[in-house]
Amino acid sequence: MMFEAVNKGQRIPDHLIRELPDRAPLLADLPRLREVLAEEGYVLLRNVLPVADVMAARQEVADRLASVGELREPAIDGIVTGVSQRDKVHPDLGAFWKTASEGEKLRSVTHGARMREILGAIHGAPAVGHDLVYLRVAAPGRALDMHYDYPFFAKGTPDLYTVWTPLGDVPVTDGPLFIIDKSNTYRDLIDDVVAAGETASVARKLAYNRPAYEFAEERHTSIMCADLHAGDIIVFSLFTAHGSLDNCSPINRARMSCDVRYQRADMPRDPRYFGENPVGYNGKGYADLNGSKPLTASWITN
Ligand SMILES: O=C(O)CCC(=O)C(=O)O
Repeated sequence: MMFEAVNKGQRIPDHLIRELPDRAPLLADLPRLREVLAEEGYVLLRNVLPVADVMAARQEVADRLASVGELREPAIDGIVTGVSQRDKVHPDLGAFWKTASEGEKLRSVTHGARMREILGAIHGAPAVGHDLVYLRVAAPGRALDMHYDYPFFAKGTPDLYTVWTPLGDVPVTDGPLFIIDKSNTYRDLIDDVVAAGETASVARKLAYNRPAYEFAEERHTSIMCADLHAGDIIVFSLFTAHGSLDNCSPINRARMSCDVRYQRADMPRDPRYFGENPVGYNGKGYADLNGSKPLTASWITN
């Protein structure tokens, strides 16, 4: 399968890109699912969430953005207007983003029974999701540089998985998540991210702003991605390098997704990510997330 995947403005050469395999059948063989996740560092699970719930969450988020003029009606289509009233109507951008991120419909996807069931099965014990969710609405042109999640979430338990959920269909052209195959075996980089986890000031530098396709070529590996649909999730470890492709939607559609970290409920919790007003990595809560910026702002790095 060939993908029109773009990273840093360049089409990724076909030999550097591969389709994420669907591991959903392994939900019937949990020991094998855990083995694959441990070995490869990531799994795509297709069609495992109730599609109607995911689409209801998309509608809820889209309506919030339409209310500040950023999406045109029907908002569910996700087409950006190119203008924004967000900072005029909501001078406290963090408060606005918190309400968008904590909508009831979105919560019932990110923290609902099915999500907890799947993540509990993966962890082999009851699992709990961070209260702080990273809702991402990436306008055309936006992307996120390659990075590892470990430095950002290292203070509770490292036994934690990121769950990346497309809110609606996200074809490769709309800039979904990409994963660097084998990146969970790169000892040199992993030693760096572990050190960065201990020195918060270095952590932000751990986004690699060079093109991911150059990195993949050099390491003789592949960039993994897929056309994603409502109902799919991608689960990956803190030691799996990932980022997002450029959103090159030919119809000016924003890419909507949400990422949340799940851990065993009985393991130590990083208090920054739990509670009514989680302060997050830098202490500024939702105001610190890329999503809190109006859709018209640029958003290229971590
Ligand atoms: O959605 C994106 O653009 C990147 C997501 C990400 O970095 C994550 O889920 O940890």
